Amino acid sequence: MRFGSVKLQAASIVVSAALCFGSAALAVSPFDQLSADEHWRVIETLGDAGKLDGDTRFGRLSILPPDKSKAWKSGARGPRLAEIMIKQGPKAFEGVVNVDTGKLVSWTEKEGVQPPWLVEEYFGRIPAIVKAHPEFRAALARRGYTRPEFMKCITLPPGNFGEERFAGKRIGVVRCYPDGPLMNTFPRRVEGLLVFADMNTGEIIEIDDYEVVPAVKTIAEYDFASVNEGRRFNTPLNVTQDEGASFSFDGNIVTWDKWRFHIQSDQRVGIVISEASWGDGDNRRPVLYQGYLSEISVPYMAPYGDWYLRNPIDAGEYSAGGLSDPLTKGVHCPAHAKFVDALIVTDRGQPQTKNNVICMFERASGDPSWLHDVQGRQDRTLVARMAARLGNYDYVVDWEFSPDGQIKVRLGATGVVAIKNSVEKNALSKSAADERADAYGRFVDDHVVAINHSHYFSFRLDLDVDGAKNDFRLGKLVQKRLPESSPRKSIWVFEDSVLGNEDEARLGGGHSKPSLWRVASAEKRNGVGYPTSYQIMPGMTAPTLMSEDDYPRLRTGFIDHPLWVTAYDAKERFAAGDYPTLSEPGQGLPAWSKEDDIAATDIVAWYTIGMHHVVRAEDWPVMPVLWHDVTLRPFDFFDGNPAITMEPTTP
Ligand SMILES: [Cu+2]
Repeated sequence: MRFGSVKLQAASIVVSAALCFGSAALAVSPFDQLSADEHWRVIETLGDAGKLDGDTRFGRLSILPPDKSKAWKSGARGPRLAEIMIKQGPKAFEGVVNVDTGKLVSWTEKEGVQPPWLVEEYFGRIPAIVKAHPEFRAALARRGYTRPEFMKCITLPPGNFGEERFAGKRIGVVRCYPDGPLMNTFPRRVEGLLVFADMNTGEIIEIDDYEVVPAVKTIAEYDFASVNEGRRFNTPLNVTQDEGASFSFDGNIVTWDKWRFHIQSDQRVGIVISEASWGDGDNRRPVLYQGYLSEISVPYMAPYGDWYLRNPIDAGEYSAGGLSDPLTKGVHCPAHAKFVDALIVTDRGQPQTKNNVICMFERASGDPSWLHDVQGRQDRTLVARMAARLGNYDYVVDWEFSPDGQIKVRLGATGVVAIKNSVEKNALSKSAADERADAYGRFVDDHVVAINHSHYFSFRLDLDVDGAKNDFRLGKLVQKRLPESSPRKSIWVFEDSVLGNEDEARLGGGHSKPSLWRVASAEKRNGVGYPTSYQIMPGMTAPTLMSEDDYPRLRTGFIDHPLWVTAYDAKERFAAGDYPTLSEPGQGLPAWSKEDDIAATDIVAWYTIGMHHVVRAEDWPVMPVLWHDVTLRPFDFFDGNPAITMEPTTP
């Protein structure tokens, strides 16, 4: 969730192309984000059509994904269309503009939904109103804060718990912390005090004062000057590519080894990989039509009045300002990385360049790609990376392409864990209360408890294995009893079947049910006669422990199953729905996954990386990156190991 310090980007308006490597490139692909020129053309069209006024705020202004019926074909693919999502006072509208002709194609009022949280809503007028409120000032004073003007306050959407009094309102909750010189302000947060406000009217609905926890004295800085103890390695370790990178760009189309794909950063979801294909002589074989992180959900597990409502749906709720943040060499990416910029829309509709939101680099891990005896090859991969800072947490997303045909999607969680201040000092403190201070978390510092929570990351994986006509194949490993005469009593056998409809294709895994998930061509077979396919190889998943009537679960139904397979529908793009801000239950995947046929047709897989987080001391004051992944692995796609033809490296 974005709280603590959301960055406000300076409104720098650019006139060059949206995304560029070195020089400004013209749109060469239908997937290319709008250029600044195109962006302004859309604004002009909306203005001419009378759709803009002083209250207009933009939740989205972006290229609409191209018509998939023309997938995998080069050349023109119809007009470039822009999609617009705006807030106008309490109303929400959606529109489509034909960028080429400057015509408004559609304009619809969306009832019963809330557009994404705006940048101006975090720190805008509501915190100022709250800080001036006598009741709030008195509550601060009870905690020893006598100068509200030196408090920083932030307003966030609290989710939705079906409470009648909030129905239909754009509700924000305000939390505060004292301003000051510290980098890690999280332990300084004012505990047990929050304010509900109506964002549209500015009305303060409720001030909740739960408990007075004295200001915590802990210093938990993590910059080098604060922690330097003279520790250093004996020698430097530098990775260099003196002859330059071995990947190249044509606009935003990347070619590396046998791989080719389009890459760009979307305001809402960050890195989007499109039309990833494998080169086989002159032929290009489709693998992944499109892949991206479609939604994030992080429900916290404490019942306190100011904690139960921490259940951000981060991508959909907090992508104003852009989900992916600028990356730097030496922190996010290695020295030999190359960077990609993005163009986002500001609250007020201007195009804004956000630099270096994707980095790309080749990685030599030192691991073998394959070996036998004295024969073998060192592995070398191509990484496309983004990082999103969402308040206290930072997430790193890697798309890693391999010469053996594999694409690994990696998710790294790092940053500062969310903490609650407590009157009790530590795990040895005697508690006078009914419940210990660490009943819903664990102490990480004096008077500081990190609250239990889970993280879910849903990846939309529109695989097109050798074309769009695919099957989903569920392979089960089942026990086979052998005849009495056999010295061996049982073995396992592999039983593979094509699933018929969406209803059958909501899958879990686990140690007790070994299975193989594959997206397979319904038409092509490999050299030994099997359908060509890509396996979706799961990593960490986290079965939800929230009850079926719990709102944070109902609003993010995608977490109910690690894998969903749906029939392709251009409108189904974000796992918790288009409008997760303050959303009603049932949006997204649960609404879409019904009875549609998924055999021998265009299908989309939705895979969720999940982790429950019981915080340990080592996660404080900043957490070592915890990586989890899901791998797209060729399975009978080739006729043998495609990496054996790699040239040996000379040490
Ligand atoms: Cu965590």
